[in-house]
Amino acid sequence: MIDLYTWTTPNGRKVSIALEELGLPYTAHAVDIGKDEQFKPDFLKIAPNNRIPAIVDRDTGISLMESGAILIYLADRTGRLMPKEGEGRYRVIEWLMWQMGGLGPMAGQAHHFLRAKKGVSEYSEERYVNEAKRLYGVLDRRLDGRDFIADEYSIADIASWPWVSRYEWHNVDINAFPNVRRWYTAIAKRPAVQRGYQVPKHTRDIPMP
Ligand SMILES: N[C@@H](CCC(=O)N[C@@H](CS)C(=O)NCC(=O)O)C(=O)O
Repeated sequence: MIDLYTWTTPNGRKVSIALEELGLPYTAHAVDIGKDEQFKPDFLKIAPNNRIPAIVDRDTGISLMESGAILIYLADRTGRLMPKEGEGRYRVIEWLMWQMGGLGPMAGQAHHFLRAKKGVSEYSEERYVNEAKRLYGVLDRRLDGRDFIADEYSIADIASWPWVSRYEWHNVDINAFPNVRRWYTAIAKRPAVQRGYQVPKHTRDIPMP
C-alpha cells in the first residue's frame, strides 16, 4: 500500500496517473496548497521541500518527494513504464529530465505571471509564454512520426501530459502543434489517466482541444 500526498495540480497528477496505470493500491491524502498545508510539520518530514507530491511506500518503508524521482521509483518497483536497461531507459530519463527542468518550471512560471500575478510584469508574462511555446515546439518535433515520447508509453509521457493539460493556462494554442495535440488527446482517452486526473478530487473534466 502506498500513501500519496497530493493536490489537484500537474505534479500531483503525474503520480496518481502512474499509480492508476500500474494498478498499485494507494491511498490519496489531500494536501491543500491553497491553505498552506504543505508547510505542516508532519508533511515536511517526508517532503522537506514543502511541495507536493510525496509518497510513503508502506511495503518498503521508502518515502520520496519530487515527482520525477517518484515516477522512476514506481517504474523500477514494477518493471513497467520504463525499460529496465539500455538506450531506451536513458531516452525515458532524458525526456523526464526535460520535463522536470523545462516544461514544468517554465509553464509553472507562466501560470504564476498570467494568473496569480497578472499585470505585475509584462516582461515575465511574455518570457514564460514564449518559453512554453518553444518547449511545445520541441515536443512537437519529438512526436513527429512517434506515438509516444520514447518508443513506448512511459513515465516520460506521464510526466509531460499533465502539464500540457494546462495549455489554456499558459496561453499556448495546442492546435498549432499537431503532433502534441494528437499525443495529448490519445493519452487523455486512457481510463487510468481519466481516473488519475481526478485525484485527490474532481475539479473539472480533462480539457479537450
Ligand atoms: N520539482 C517538484 C515541484 C513540485 C511543486 O512545485 N509542487 C507544487 C504544486 S504543482 C507545490 O506543491 N506548490 C506549493 C508551494 O508552492 O508552496 C516536483 O516535480 O515534485
